[in-house]
Amino acid sequence: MLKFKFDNFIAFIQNKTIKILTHDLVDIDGLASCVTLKYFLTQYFKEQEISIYFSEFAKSTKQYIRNLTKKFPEFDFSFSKSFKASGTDVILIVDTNNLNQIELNNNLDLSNLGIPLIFIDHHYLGEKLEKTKLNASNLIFENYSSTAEIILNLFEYYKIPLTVPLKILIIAAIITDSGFFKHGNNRTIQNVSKLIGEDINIQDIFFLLKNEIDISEKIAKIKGMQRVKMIREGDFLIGISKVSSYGASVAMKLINLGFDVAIVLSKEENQYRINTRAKKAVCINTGLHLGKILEEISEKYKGNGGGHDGAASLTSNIESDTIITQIIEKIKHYL
Ligand SMILES: [Mn+2]
Repeated sequence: MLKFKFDNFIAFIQNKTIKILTHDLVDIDGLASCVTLKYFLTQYFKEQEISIYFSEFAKSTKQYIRNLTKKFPEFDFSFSKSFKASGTDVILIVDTNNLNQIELNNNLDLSNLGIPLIFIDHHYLGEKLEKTKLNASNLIFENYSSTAEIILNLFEYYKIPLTVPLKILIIAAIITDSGFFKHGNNRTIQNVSKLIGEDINIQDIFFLLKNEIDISEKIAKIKGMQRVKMIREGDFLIGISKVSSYGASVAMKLINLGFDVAIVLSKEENQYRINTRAKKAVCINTGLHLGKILEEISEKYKGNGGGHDGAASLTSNIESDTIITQIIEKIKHYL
């Protein structure tokens, strides 16, 4: 099945000029997936033109690139900061299932370019793809902890050897996207185990991932904890808070503090963002899927929402209290 999908994908993009794109505020999985995919395709096709376009990196990704470049000064991180549609035959959209998460320098609408889009991703998909012309060559596997593992499978199936920095990139993507294995499954660990050998020390990877936390993030976390409201539903605790930024890290902190589900509102320039998190065990035991809930709600309010069972977000222009009340109601159905 996997082999069939991969062969289909390879056949579709053969002899085409390929652009690789990912979501804005590129995280380590986005970075690793694009860079390793480009390497794979360059090795496999030899003579095809393949390039990566990145918009803005997340802070932690920038730090990680600096660390990795110090260790491997020769490593090729080349990418383009300006996206040109002309001459492109196919666009590979990596670690993203929503075109709205892609920031193009010239405000192009990807769905109207007449260029085929192929999604390579591990996020919950919902019905979104139907609107963007479902392509049989998509590689979407929701049960993977990271997109980088899908790319790793490509290397394995077509027997292309990985270099040490590429292995390190994939391991780092798996570790960060699985929340240091917390959201992972057996395959997550098996994949890391396959990649680790005498040439790679896991402690070196942890060291590369070390990230100085900014004072503004620390303040957001502390304020988020001060403002939290608690709702008890049976034996479950839901925490609701508000911060001006770092909503995702604040939601994570609430879970670490002991909440089963966390909902954090932050107001961005001209819209609201709601970040939600839930404990993995709660999702498994109750069937709670925050990504599905936020997608449903976002459709009703013309917002953008989705994600995983235990981590999802929503952006919208609508008054947020109404939306939060509805999210809580829907969550309570499961608890
Ligand atoms: Mn990812």
